[in-house]
Amino acid sequence: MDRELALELVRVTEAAAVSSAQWMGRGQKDEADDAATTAMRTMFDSIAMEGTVVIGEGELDEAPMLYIGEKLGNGNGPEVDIAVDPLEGTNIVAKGHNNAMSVIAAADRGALLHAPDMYMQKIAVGKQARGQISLDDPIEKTIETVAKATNKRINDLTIIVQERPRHEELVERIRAKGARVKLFGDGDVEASIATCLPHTGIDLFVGTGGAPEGVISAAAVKCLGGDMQARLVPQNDEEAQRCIEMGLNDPKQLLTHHDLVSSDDAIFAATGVTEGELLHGVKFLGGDLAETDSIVMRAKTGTIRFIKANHHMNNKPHLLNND
Ligand code: VTB
Repeated sequence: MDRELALELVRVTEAAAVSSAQWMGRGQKDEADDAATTAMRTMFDSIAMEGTVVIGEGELDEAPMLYIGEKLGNGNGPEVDIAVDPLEGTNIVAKGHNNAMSVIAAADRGALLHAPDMYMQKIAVGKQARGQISLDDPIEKTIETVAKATNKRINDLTIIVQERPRHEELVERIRAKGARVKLFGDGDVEASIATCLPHTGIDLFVGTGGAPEGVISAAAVKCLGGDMQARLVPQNDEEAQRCIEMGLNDPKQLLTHHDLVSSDDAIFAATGVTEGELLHGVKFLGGDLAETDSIVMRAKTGTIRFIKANHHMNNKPHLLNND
């Protein structure tokens, strides 16, 4: 992959964010998602690459755009796997809550796990605890490991968990061990990334969320030098069969960070849609100006860029979708 690709990809997430932010607070999550997907698809055409969607909006028969297997880019560039979540947090945008983002991960062809859309158990930590965690460890042991690695008292650790009934027992065990829990409503890509950024104060992410989001998070965590592991959680025989079809003979096998993203080079780009801890949301500044806040990073070099941009929406008709 060449380094220009990173900056090209952030232009794609910017477009998707500006488009979907126009749906904030309108209670229409599908429209917000469609706006993000359409803008993203339009922008991809201009990029010099031979991209293949490996994680997208669904299979060809159920998603008209950004379906798994779709070819992206103008064909004059590196062969890459692309994972997209045009709007990570459709419900967040519909309700006007925090932390919705538009996200893309890219890696060398064949390097991203082709995760089906099902649940995935995940764990993520920042670089201090890299190489020391295991999803097979009981949560109590993981907490001790992270406390030691970060040189913090267990009482001072912050563990981020998605607020869902499926996590009630997990949360009780974390509290019983003495650590602090930060519950969030939606958007576990942001939660995974937070473990790698010391200013967030988040030390550990655990819980079960979407598998596509898991692979995208793993690319981001790789760029930030952290560690992640996962395990698919098929809910029925059909889902277990899908895992086998994608080459996992044991659908419940532990997936290491390398299994999730196998190349040393990966790119992650995200633009905030609504206000968040990692990124500001899109701001409409008056006239036709929209301001975006993005992060783009590359695992190979470890460079992290925060990019603030002002866009004239009248010059980009595909960004204006809410007339
Ligand atoms: C997960 C998580 C996502 O939606 O997919 C979640 O990975 C869905 O969980 O980040 P439920 O089925 O319990 O609602 C997000 O939070 C947002 O897309």
